[in-house]
Amino acid sequence: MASEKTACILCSRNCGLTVELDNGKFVKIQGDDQHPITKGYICQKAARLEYYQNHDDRLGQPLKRQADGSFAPISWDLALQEIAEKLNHVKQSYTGNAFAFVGGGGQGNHWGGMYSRQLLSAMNSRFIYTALAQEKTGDIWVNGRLFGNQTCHTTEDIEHADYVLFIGTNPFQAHGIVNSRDTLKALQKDPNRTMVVIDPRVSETAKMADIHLQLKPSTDAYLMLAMLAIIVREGRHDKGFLTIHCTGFDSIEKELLEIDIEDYAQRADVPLELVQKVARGFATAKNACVRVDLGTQHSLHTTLNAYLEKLLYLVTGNFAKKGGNNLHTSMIPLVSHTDERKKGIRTAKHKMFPIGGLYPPNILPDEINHSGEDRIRAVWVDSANPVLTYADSKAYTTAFQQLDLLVVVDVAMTETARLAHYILPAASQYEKVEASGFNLEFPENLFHLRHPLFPPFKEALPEPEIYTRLLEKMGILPTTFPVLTKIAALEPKITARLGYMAALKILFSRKPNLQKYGSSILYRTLGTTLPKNMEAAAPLLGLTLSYTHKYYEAVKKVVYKGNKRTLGNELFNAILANKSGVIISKHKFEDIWTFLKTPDKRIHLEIPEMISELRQLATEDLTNPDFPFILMAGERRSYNANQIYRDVAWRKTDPKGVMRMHPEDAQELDIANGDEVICQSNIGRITVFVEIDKSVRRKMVSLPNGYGSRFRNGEAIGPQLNMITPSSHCETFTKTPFHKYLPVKITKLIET
Ligand SMILES: Nc1nc2c(c(=O)[nH]1)N[C@H]1C(S)=C(S)[C@@H](COP(=O)(O)OP(=O)(O)OC[C@H]3O[C@@H](n4cnc5c(=O)[nH]c(N)nc54)[C@H](O)[C@@H]3O)O[C@H]1N2
Ligand SMILES: Nc1nc2c(c(=O)[nH]1)N[C@H]1C(S)=C(S)[C@@H](COP(=O)(O)OP(=O)(O)OC[C@H]3O[C@@H](n4cnc5c(=O)[nH]c(N)nc54)[C@H](O)[C@@H]3O)O[C@H]1N2
Ligand code: SF4
Ligand SMILES: [Mo]
Repeated sequence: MASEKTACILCSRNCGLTVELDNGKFVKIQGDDQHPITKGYICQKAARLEYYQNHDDRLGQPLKRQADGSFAPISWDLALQEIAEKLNHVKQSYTGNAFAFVGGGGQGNHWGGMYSRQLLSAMNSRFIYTALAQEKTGDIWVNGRLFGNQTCHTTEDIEHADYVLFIGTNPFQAHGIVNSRDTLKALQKDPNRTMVVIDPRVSETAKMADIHLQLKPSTDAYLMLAMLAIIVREGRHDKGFLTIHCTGFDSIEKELLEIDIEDYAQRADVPLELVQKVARGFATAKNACVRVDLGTQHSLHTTLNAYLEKLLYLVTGNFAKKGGNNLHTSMIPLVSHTDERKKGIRTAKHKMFPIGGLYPPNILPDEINHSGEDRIRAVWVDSANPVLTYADSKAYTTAFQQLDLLVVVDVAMTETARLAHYILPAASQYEKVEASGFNLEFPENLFHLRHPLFPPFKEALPEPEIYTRLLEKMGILPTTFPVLTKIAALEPKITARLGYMAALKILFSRKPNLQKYGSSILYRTLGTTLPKNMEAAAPLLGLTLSYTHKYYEAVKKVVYKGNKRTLGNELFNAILANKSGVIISKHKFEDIWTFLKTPDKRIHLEIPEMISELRQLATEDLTNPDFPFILMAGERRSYNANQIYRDVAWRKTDPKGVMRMHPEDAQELDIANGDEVICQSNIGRITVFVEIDKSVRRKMVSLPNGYGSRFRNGEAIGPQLNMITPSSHCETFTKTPFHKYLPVKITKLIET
């Protein structure tokens, strides 16, 4: 039995794991005490990772759709040859804009993205549609305006905060913060620290809170504005911080002074005294921070919510300090910066611009169905299951059936794969070099490069190999780079690979076009000098070089050897050698001001688009008598983890994915615990089982995320939420779906 180090791939925390393996299986899974951040912490979901690694839906060979709709095995060579020809045809006949890439990494597998992004370059396309662009683009856009660049992302130092606002997030179940349950317990136990939860449900986190504001769904903007108005009216804002670091506070102040605090608290249905108490407590705390997630992002006013949440910590000066909200560094860039005013970046049908470089999944079916010549004709899906996970499953299914080419790269036979022309089997995240880009820590940041634990399942291949071979077949990349390979092999580690890097630089200056394919070139050349099965780690060298170049002093604090030319290579070696992950930088709080990207290094508080939006709130009316309930379509519970587990046997509780409903609502509709009901939106209906539960507000019901997969091609088990979420039910500006605010009608299912 072998003991190995790896990480959990089920949520953005990627907790370090110590695992015991036997005969291709996980036999024991525990927290890894050596992991520098998680230090042995895990939750119950990781213990059952064997259900991800080995199950009956794993894909073991490339498959091609036949004329009769069935799938037949095809060799890798032929599959990639045929796909390469089809892609080249699309590119030549209709320009690269006819191609879209979907997905590119889930909760733990971003390393493949280093390679798959090259395919977009090869296709001359900029259309990448990802899950991030159905939740976080409002936040990303606001960051761009406040901090000068959409890559500026903030994190929250909850462990050191005296006052924490959790708005629209349930970290007890969903995690998203460091060692969540331990962190929450420490906060709860300390009488000098205050934990506030803003959530329409008495969530597991709300149960632990000092104060719970159980607002009406989607009224966060009112509540946050009321809080901000109280702070400013009572003069509790941080005038020193605002003067030194921010511009535009005057216009914000003017708006806030106009707010009818009492009316806004009432709209949120929260007692005014409680709103005042929280506003005052937050503003006067020594260190305070805010943590948000889908409760504010998948609900109405998503972008405005992001703005107001950030104003809370900025106006009170809880930024760039211990226990506050802070900008941080990152190793793998998950988003880029895109200015929506730039020409030539909009989609054909919706004229939608990217945010953070990403396009929103809610518009993709329309971009495919579009009648214009400039429609999307070929789609490549990698590590995503859009037919189940993106809004409007029927729209996705119909649109994908129209495509000239649909290729799916996945570890499992998914609902999306079943529609593909070609299915390419990927090695699982425990069968290849992997890493996630969720290293969002400050002041100490971490990077964890995971080593393969098992050989690939049957004929499955790691994404680095799939994409590199495809680029070679497309004629984009030469199959060999003899000079580079030779220099790489000549160089022992002590020369810091300086010769190799110089040769690479020369190659790129001679052939600038090849720079876009740097990952595959490093893989094919430098990779040959790395330990067996670690070849695909080669592009890490590019990342460590650029990271050390940007944050030299902070890296030097943790990787002691090395000067400006060699430190990047030292960091590369340190990451490669340490299977539990390594701290890559130790920053000072002052560094945060250097991460700001505004030309004047000040925070630009005034965002005209947001100010005009907040003015419209006063007249909003949301009553909808036809659909009297608000469905929270996607609650995180003990046994769901997006679509990562397909075998329902992994769920220890809640196998059916019940709908929570308030006892008084159930009584009114004559519904008993366990009854089957119809949940109907304006585009469709699903049947679900009710669990009577007073944790939800009245007229609100809640269903879990991540159910409804058809394991072994059988019946869907649990709610297929996106059968009832219309593509158009989203914010006009970002196209972020309102999954937390779906008006529905509930009726008891009468057996006939
Ligand atoms: N167990 C588990 N953990 C997961 C996942 C999973 O599938 N399962 N998925 C991962 C992913 S991809 C993500 S993005 C995160 C999401 O993590 P979270 O956003 O924390 O999880 P959710 O349960 O979707 O929503 C959080 C809370 O928002 C509340 N809420 C609903 N409507 C509103 C509203 O209008 N206002 C406010 N203030 N709150 C509201 C809900 O009651 C819920 O308690 O979780 C990650 N972690
Ligand atoms: N109604 C509703 N819809 C939602 C949500 C909601 O709350 N409500 N939540 C949304 C959110 S926040 C998110 S993040 C998305 C998540 O939606 P997706 O990103 O589509 O789903 P994931 O479950 O993360 O992963 C998708 C696929 O990755 C595959 N996979 C796993 N490992 C690998 C690998 O190593 N290589 C490859 N190539 N594939 C792999 C899995 O088999 C799975 O099919 O869902 C969204 N959809
Ligand atoms: S699901 Fe998230 S919190 Fe739980 S063990 Fe995995 S990474 Fe850690
Ligand atoms: Mo997510």
